[in-house]
Amino acid sequence: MGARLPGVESEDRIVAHADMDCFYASCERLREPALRGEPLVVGMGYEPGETVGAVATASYEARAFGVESAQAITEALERLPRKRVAATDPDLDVEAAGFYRPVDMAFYESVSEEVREILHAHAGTVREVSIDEAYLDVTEETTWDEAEDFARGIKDRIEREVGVVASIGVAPNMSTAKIASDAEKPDGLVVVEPEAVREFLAPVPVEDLHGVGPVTARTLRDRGIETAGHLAGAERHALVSEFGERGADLYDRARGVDDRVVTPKGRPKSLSRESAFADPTGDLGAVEERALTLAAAVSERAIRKDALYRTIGIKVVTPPFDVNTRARSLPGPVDDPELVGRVVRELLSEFEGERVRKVGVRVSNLEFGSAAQASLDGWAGSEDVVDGSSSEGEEDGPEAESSTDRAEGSGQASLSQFE
Ligand code: TTP
Ligand code: MG
Repeated sequence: MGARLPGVESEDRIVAHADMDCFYASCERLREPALRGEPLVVGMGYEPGETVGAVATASYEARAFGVESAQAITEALERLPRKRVAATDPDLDVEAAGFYRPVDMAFYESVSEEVREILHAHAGTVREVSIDEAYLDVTEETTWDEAEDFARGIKDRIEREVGVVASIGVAPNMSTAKIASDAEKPDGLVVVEPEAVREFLAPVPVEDLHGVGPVTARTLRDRGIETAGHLAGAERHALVSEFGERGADLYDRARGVDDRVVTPKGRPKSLSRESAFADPTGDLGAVEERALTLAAAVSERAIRKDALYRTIGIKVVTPPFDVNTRARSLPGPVDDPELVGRVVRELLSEFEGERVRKVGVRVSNLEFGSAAQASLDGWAGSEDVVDGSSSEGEEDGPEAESSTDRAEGSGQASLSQFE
């Protein structure tokens, strides 16, 4: 074998992307088989008297009526009335109506866990990116000749043992594999071998490329760039001058170049940051100021990770080493930096007059990849869930992500309960 050119290693990898079809709806059908084949909407806010809420997902039969994820529930009900309402309303057609079910995260998590076990049984390296989606590096487990049978084996096993349907894409890199898993949904299985990548990507609309939102898509279309093929044929430096580094990424992805490695890092259970004072301070204003900086950093990290949070908390360490944690749970998952700051300030007010040696901010109860819905969720009130003041702090999962800002700190060890 000849010497490799730098960057060509990615050609040698085999990456699979698995994404369950209409996942929450498929879960509902597991415990209510009568819903199979029916238009089914999973969401909130559709009961009489409710007006606020969004569609989490819709079965493919419901999508045929124009119902889709993140749509306002009122709009979904217009396109697809509830069966039980249609049955008593002579102006509505029962045949053109559907079933609505509320979101039950705990159940979907348990189904997701079963799927994960199967994925891990088929690949040494699995990166879970959301409740129904994961990348697998299967370079060691299969070859291009066998990739289709290999992926079908995973698909069949998920369907047989869990009862939900996965669409799977296989390609030499993550971004192409993701597009491949989406290409023939539902029940899709698409293998794109290295030499077929450019041809496969050419007709893909620019908005289907990772990192292209509606605004970028419009800008590209204004320039006559409508597909990945057009993008791949554009001038790299022109894209860079228009979009900065992101332009370079877009150009690469459109050409099927993506050197990201599938890493098995799981999803963090929480995101937190903390900061110590060189000398314990009794000035609540100073503590608040520090905490708000941490709050901004944590909210920003959540946005970068596409994470929504249901719980916002603080940690306050008072001399000698008492760790006090307070947290507030929200009615639904949000991505709202301003709210984080407000809740942090409210929780801190209790420590008026206390000397503080360290302060921390944490968001937890995370949900990934559903940011579009956050804006539709009303935030109406909150309840306190954690009110500990022992030196044990809160428990957290092994995957919690946190960082300690020791720049001005005392560098004290063993105060890591927040991590
Ligand atoms: P997706 O994989 O994006 O959607 P899906 O599985 O319902 O449908 P398909 O993959 O066949 O296109 O998201 C997985 C789950 O995440 C989805 O079932 C419900 C939830 N979700 C939301 O709650 N809000 C959203 O806006 C989106 C997109 C998903
Ligand atoms: Mg899905």
